[in-house]
Amino acid sequence: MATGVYISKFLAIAIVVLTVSSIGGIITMIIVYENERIKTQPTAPPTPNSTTPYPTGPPPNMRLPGNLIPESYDIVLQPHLYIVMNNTTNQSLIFTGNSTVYFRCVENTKTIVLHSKEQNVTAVKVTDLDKGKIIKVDNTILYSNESNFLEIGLDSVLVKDGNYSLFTAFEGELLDDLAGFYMSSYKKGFIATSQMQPTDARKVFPCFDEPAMKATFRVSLIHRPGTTALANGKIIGTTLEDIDGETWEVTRFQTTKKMSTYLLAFTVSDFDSIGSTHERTYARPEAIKAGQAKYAASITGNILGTFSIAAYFMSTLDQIALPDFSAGAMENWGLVTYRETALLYEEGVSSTSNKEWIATVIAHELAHQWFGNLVTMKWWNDLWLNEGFATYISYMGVDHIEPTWNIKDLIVLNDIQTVFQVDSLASSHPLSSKEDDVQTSSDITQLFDSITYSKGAAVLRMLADYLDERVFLNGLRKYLQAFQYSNTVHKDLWEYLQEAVDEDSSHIKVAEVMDTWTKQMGYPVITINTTNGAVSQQHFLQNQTSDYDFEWHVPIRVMKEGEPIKIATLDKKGQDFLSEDGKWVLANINCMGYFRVNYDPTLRKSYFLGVINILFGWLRSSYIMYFIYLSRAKHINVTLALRTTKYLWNDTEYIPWESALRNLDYFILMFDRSEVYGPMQAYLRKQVGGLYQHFENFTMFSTVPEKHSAQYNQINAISVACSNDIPECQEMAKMLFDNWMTNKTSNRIHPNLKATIYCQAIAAGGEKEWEFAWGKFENATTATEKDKLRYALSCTRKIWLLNRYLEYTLNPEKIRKMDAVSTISYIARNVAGQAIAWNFVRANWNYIKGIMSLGNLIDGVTQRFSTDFELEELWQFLTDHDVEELHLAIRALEQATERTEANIKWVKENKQTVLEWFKNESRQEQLN
Ligand SMILES: *[C@@H]1O[C@H](CO)[C@@H](O)[C@H](O)[C@H]1NC(C)=O
Ligand SMILES: *[C@@H]1O[C@H](CO)[C@@H](O)[C@H](O)[C@H]1NC(C)=O
Ligand SMILES: *[C@@H]1O[C@H](CO)[C@@H](O)[C@H](O)[C@H]1NC(C)=O
Ligand SMILES: *[C@@H]1O[C@H](CO)[C@@H](O)[C@H](O)[C@H]1NC(C)=O
Ligand SMILES: *[C@@H]1O[C@H](CO)[C@@H](O)[C@H](O)[C@H]1NC(C)=O
Ligand SMILES: CC(=O)N[C@H]1CO[C@H](CO)[C@@H](O)[C@@H]1O
Ligand SMILES: [Zn+2]
Repeated sequence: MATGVYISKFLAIAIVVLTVSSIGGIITMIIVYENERIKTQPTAPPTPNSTTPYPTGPPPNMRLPGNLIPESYDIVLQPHLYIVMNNTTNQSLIFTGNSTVYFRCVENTKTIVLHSKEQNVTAVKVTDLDKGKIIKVDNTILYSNESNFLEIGLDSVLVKDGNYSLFTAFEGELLDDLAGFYMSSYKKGFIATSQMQPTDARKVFPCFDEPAMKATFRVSLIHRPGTTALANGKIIGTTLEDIDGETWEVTRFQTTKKMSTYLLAFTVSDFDSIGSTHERTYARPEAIKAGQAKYAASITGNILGTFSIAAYFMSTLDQIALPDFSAGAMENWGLVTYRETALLYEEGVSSTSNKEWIATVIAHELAHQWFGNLVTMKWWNDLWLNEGFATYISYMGVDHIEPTWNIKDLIVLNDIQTVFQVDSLASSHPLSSKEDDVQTSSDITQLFDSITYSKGAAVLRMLADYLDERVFLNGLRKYLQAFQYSNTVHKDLWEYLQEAVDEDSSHIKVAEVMDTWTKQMGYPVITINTTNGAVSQQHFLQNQTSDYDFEWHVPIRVMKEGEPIKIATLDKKGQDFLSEDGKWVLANINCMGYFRVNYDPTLRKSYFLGVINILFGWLRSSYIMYFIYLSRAKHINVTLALRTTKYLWNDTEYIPWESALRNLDYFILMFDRSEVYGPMQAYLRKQVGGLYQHFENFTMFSTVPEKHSAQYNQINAISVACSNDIPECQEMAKMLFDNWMTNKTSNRIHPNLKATIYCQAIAAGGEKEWEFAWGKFENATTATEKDKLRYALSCTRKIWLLNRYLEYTLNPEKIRKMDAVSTISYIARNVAGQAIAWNFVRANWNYIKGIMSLGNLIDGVTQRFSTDFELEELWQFLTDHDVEELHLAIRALEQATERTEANIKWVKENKQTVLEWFKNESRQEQLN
């Protein structure tokens, strides 16, 4: 699955949108994180503060017994939904169906245990296939706890090596809950569609719903005549049939390859499509007519080609853009589902960053066709294998089709830098969890986080670089070959990579190296003494010194004056690997490693000021981001870090600017409610003036800089200039927006700049601008345009408008459910909206907790928390609610608490210094 981690160019926050499964029934048990503190390999987060309400007791076992192994399913599903509503028809939201699962018994048993959730099972029949006779069912129990077990007690024993089948008939509801088989709507049309990952296939039909229970699936969909039904396989026939006095269309699909249940997908719609017989892209008819699927259709084949280190195994590859979709996209084998913004691009309406996002998500999902679909993790604790690979490999796919974008450089900004923050908290967790620690659906859901995606990608990238990409790919080829249609644990991957390493007669011990990265949380900061060459490592924590005795096996790319770049390794606490020779040394070239580098304090200043001029933008940026970030954890002082931004006034490169801005963003969040902000804005005005002018002609004449990264830096120039009150910028934004409001055709807003210009104009404007944008939002037919407006509406400074906008997030007719969390987070991001967003979340908690992705919501509304009062409010919130109620948000609340504590401390220690520094720098502005 691709999360909606959309590092948008107009807003440096990441919104992760995940499935919210509405947990039916009573949750009777909650998993306990053990608070063990094993020195070298902690498997659980360290002890939370005692204010965190952890339940006690042993973890229940919620795994299938494994005594019955499914081989194939025959599934019939009939959504009764009208896809096109006639005025007189009452909509029907039920689906009915039946399924026969053929399975083998590997251990005698008198009960069949499988999964079923939120559906009525109306018939059950068990057959002994070897004897050809029916086995009597004594009783069936559907558990109301998070196990979702359907237990079928039998009259006689199923015997080892026997073959059996289980028939079930069932009824369920097509809700707008974005999970399982669900209903989505647009204008007058309706769609029946699905999202199974991680554990909602059981909501569609009773099944052995664990990733290792692979089987083949033969599917028939019965749907309203004239509508289009899609599933994982190729369509092998459609017929019209009379069922209960009505005419229905029956579509039959080719039996799938052996696959996991979470990869199934079904859609019924009146969508149109473009493409070839084998690769089709589906979307709303208007979107297809407007050409919005063309870009996606044009790149899919090429991306698929890039990944063919093994052949593509399904008979078709359909992609479909859905108006309501909880994640960013889902890699269902042969039928990939997307949010509209992740698939539909309209020339002249969508921006360059929309295009990049679409290419990236498609590449991510297609990478999954091998990593995840063909070869699947045995259990969710190794989810990072799926998601880390898809994330890492998507950069290669995009680089192949759009080589001028230099997309591979962006992994550092988009993934590594982002996850560095979470992973420097004491409440972080290791990449690999223990199998037993992941049991319930909510345990599984919480694993879809930035550690899994971005740290997963980062350590694989580091490994590929260490082993050499050629050796790495060679190992992967063997691995995919060996485990096709089956499941793996991470050790299997290390074993096959080791084989490739041995063939190459290298001496790297893959498992030994990787265990230090996957089984320990966090990452090291590497300190280099540039005088004597001593190198040491230390667990990097933002808020405290580490109690763990962690050691990593660190491959470091080093560049020494006058020598070629080479990889050195550090596998102990300290080591001398750079000899003293008075020459400069730089470590972690291209940020290939998942660690930070620090140089000894005495030399740092003169050392870097000497080296900086000979470096490219790329290295400049890593230098900025490391320094500012290191200052947050007190590895270096804050003025030294701020000083690294001083030469930006003369810089027009994207990567240094972007990484400086992302780091300065922390200063904005911490200080935009205090007296530091005035001098800080003055300083930023001074720094950005040149950049703004550099792009001014492009901006005024709606033309586009040629370089991909320059297009992004133009957006930076405008958003920094306007939000720090440079008058020309604000006048420009207002003028362009006014032209739009009054329908003037001159000076149209270029798509790349829309989000920023809309936001700035709405911030500077009042009700008129807001209402105009809201009207445009309601009527927009392009998803990317709608998203830009949805963001911009959060920029107003009028509290009453922000309050109205917050209320809209509770009304799916105004703001779709999938967009509610990110909209609230946008509002909280606005300094005028911070307090009201947090109040709103608390006031509406009872409603919100059932429909929204709580982890991301909590993360979004607490970003700015940095006062004792806010910390108390967080604690109060924890005490006011039951454990059961918070269990999906517990990790996020824990991280929010720790982050708030760190912020309070940091602000106390640095505020005065930062204030003086900015004052001093802005005074110089006046003197100039
Ligand atoms: C539904 O009703 C509207 C207004 O009453 C009418 O314009 C439209 O043609 C009707 N549609 C159908 C399919 O009957
Ligand atoms: C809707 O109404 C039209 C015209 O009355 C009819 O042809 C069509 O079959 C109806 N559709 C459904 C789904 O009932
Ligand atoms: C399953 O449902 C379909 C459609 O209602 C029906 O035709 C079929 O007979 C059912 N299968 C069994 C075994 O009852
Ligand atoms: C399941 O059965 C209950 C009780 O008969 C009924 O109220 C409910 O509507 C049924 N649900 C579905 C989805 O058919
Ligand atoms: C770096 O090495 C020099 C020379 O051995 C030593 O004097 C200095 O204290 C070291 N710096 C640090 C921070 O350990
Ligand atoms: C930050 C912190 O440590 N908060 C609280 C943790 O719990 C203890 C009591 O066990 C409190 O004294 C701390 O204030
Ligand atoms: Zn994914």
